[in-house]
Amino acid sequence: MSKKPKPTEQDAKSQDLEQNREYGHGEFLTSNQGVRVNNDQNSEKAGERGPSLLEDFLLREKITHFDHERIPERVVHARGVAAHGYFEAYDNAQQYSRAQFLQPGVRTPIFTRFSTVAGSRGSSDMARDVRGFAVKFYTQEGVYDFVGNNIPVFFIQDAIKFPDLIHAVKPEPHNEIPQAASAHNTFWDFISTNPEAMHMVMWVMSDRALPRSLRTMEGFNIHTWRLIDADGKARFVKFHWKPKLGIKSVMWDEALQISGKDPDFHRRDLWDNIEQGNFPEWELGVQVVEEEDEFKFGFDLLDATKIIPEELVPVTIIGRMVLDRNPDNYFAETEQVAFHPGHVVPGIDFTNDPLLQGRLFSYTDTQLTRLGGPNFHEIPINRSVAPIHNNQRDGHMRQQINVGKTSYGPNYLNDNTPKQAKQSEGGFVSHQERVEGSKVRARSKSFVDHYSQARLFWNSQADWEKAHIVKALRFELGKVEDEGVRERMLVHLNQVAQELAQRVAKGLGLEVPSAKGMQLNRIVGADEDPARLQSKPASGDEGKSDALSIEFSPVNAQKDIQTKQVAILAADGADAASIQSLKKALEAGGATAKLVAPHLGMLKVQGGEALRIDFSLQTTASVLFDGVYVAGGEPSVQALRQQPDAVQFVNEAYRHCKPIGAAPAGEALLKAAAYAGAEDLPGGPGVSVAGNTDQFIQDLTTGRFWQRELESQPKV
Ligand code: HDD
Repeated sequence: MSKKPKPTEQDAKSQDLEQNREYGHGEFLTSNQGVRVNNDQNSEKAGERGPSLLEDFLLREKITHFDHERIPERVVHARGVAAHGYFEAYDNAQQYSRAQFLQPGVRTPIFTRFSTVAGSRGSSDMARDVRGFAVKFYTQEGVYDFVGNNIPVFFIQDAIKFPDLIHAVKPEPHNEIPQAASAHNTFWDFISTNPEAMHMVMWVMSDRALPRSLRTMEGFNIHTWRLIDADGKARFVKFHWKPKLGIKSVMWDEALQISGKDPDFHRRDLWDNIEQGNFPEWELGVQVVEEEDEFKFGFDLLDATKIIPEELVPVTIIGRMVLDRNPDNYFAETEQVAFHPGHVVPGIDFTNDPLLQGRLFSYTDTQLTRLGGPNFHEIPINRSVAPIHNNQRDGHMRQQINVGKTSYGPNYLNDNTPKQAKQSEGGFVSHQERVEGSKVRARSKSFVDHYSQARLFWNSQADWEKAHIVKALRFELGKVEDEGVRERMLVHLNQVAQELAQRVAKGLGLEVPSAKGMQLNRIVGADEDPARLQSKPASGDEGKSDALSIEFSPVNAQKDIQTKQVAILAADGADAASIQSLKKALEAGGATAKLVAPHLGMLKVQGGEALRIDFSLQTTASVLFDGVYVAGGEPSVQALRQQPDAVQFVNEAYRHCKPIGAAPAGEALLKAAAYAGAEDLPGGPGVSVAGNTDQFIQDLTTGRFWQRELESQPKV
């Protein structure tokens, strides 16, 4: 509805956007020149059955505009979704940074865009992929962009390799296959010749690459940055976003199915939750390293393929972000928003990470093509709320009308304004770092350890997480057509952990080959023995880090059922009481229950008024829910047993290790859903029967019952 909303509390950015919002409700239709249109359904013709006339300016304008509606999609991160919100600083960030938005209690409007990386704009949300996590802070000192991902490391160490990485992962150029998938020859060919990618590959093969929701993933700014305090002292920093709802992911089999059932799964989830007032929230954390400690780790802080284990440097929480408003218009806001890691404000500065250095060039450059020229900062969603005054002029689609005859500085005619600001007046002064060296095109030796942190990641995973990584690699490498590429990957995996390589090899029907004679590292060149490319562990490194595991992460310490979705399966004749008492209990804990039945419309129930059905069995599936409950009532359960879709619903929920509950009569459907490997249905952990709703809710709080997968399926 395009009706003007009631004035609500609007932050500075929302007020700024108001000048560009257009509400057509109740207005006359006009041309782009403001002329009221009398007939928009017929073109002007020479006679009713004659040719259309060139003079029909309304026809021409409408079609011309339509012909030019599309702009190039982002070369990476094309598929995305975004929301407005705010960032609020706690009272402890000022000790590290002078940035105005990090001072105690300051609230800053933000716009956050999440994305997948490899797929086109129309691809599925559920591809196995890294998720982009980009936040635009509209601070009083200008725009600050956090342009990160949901994985704390990157595939490559130097930006010059980015086009190669992306060419390898994108659909292959001869036939443009496959879409939004890394499971193909060229991607794994690239990885197998670039061992620096091994750490990131471990993350991407884990369930981190399959978030249950964008609301349940972490965010990282990857590179080491600098924070500068009020005295000008610089410290190294890594940024983390920690989701209030914890880290949650789905299984690969679910992801595949969701891609068909609801390719907009993540978008819809974010949109619906914000509309319902379930505002997603993250806390911002920092790992701070004093400059004098730069070399105390066994890895290089400038190497974007490395994390700082949280056991070595704990994360200090310094603020929170809440997303509380959906955009008004997808194209105007989510598509036209332009992020740039080089958009910094006083108090934040760069390091010499060679990946970051190259990014500082790429992001403005890409907008010139994507958004059509140098004035993209004037597009409302990109516009700073801090005033802009400078001598830059003209260019395509210039909006600002610069008044006066001077467009240069210094000048005499305009009192030498706009004038430079001293640091005390808010002027940005770059951190002074002493740099010396010869010009070289080389990689630092401190960057050559490619396996230690991949192994740290593997060693930190729970058994079920390891099984998922093995399965993912079997799937991905199984799709690779070239056996040589598979073998090379096995050699790399063997450097990470022999157990990992053996388990993957088994699925591929291969032996782990010897590394001898294989040109594994095309970058380091002569030094081809991967065993030599290792660093000593940093002091305090225990070879394991809980924060790397979904199972053990401290972010998941708090468990509840907030915003979880439960499907209640029922057919006509269901017992009203069993449905309503569960619904009430779920809603009290902040979860949602949806009634799923063989048909849409109203459900006839015993002991109450007919209930509105949310989904028919044809329009939904258990993969879209966090838990499944079978309502009571003999006739309902008998009818469901006849429905293969209902049996499959339970069957899949079991296979995906989700909580399943049933009212007493509902157990019959659970029995019907048992399959080889699921003999304990209707029993076993995470399966509550006899209408024990308290147990069902407890199980929903736990989330998943991975033992089921480990015990009921052949070991991988
Ligand atoms: Fe990038 C977009 C994150 C390395 C070049 N990148 C883009 C977006 C995110 C990231 C979240 C989407 C922003 C949005 O929602 O509009 N990129 C990263 C991270 C990286 C990274 C976390 C490594 C730490 N990127 C990277 C390199 C280069 C680029 C090394 C080039 C040398 N990235 C781009 C780009 C994009 C982009 C081509 C495409 C669309 C855009 O910038 O605006 O410039």
